[in-house]
Amino acid sequence: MPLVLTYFPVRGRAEAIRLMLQDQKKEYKENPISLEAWMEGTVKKSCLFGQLPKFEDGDLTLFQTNAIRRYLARQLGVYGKDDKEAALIDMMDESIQDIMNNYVRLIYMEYDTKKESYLKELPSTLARFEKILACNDGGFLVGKQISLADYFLFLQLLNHQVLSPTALDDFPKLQAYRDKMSARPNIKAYMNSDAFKNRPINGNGKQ
Ligand code: 6SG
Repeated sequence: MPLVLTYFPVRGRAEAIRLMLQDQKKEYKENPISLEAWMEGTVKKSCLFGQLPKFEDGDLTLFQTNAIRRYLARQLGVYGKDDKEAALIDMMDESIQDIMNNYVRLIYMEYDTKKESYLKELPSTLARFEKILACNDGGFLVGKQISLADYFLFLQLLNHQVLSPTALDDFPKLQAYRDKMSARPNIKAYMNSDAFKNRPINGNGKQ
């Protein structure tokens, strides 16, 4: 039975799922829901919490992006080598979720009024992850192997470089980390694909 990701035809919250599946070469089917189809209401009514993404793996149907990400991370072995590393990965992931929540608020609610102050604040947030990467010689956020948090941070770096092309200029570790993630063969291939290149970052045309 194929894995099926149902979401809007945007990066949005689902892109951290896509990056992980692509990098781990896990076949899955995209089921894109257009804005028109969503506004019609039937799909929304079928969603447990009235929201997307939805992820199906055989008889398991999941909603909530981070539940889907953690399920897949356990399945794919990208959730640390033990409970301690998994807890540290969760800690990193929650902080990256804070970044994403602030970004989503800017994009959908405050873009025209708050972009400048957002970008003024951004370096203090990125500096924390620059330091984390500097302190972990394993090359990833936690331990010696890639984890679900790395795919999530990588997505934030990609999105924020579009928001502000100079966002990473003062952070050599983040630049090297971005380059290392981009050079992973399956991620490189995915980022070269039309599916990735043609998918808007957000659903309101702002980026
Ligand atoms: C939107 O809220 O993409 N899912 C979204 N929006 C439609 O009726 N905690 C969970 C999770 O992490 C939050 C899910 C989130 O899974 S994400 C959803 O279902 C609703 O609530 C952001 C996103 N927006 C892009 C977008 C364009 C067209 C459809 C979605 C316009 C904006 C939102 C709906 C229509 Fe839209």
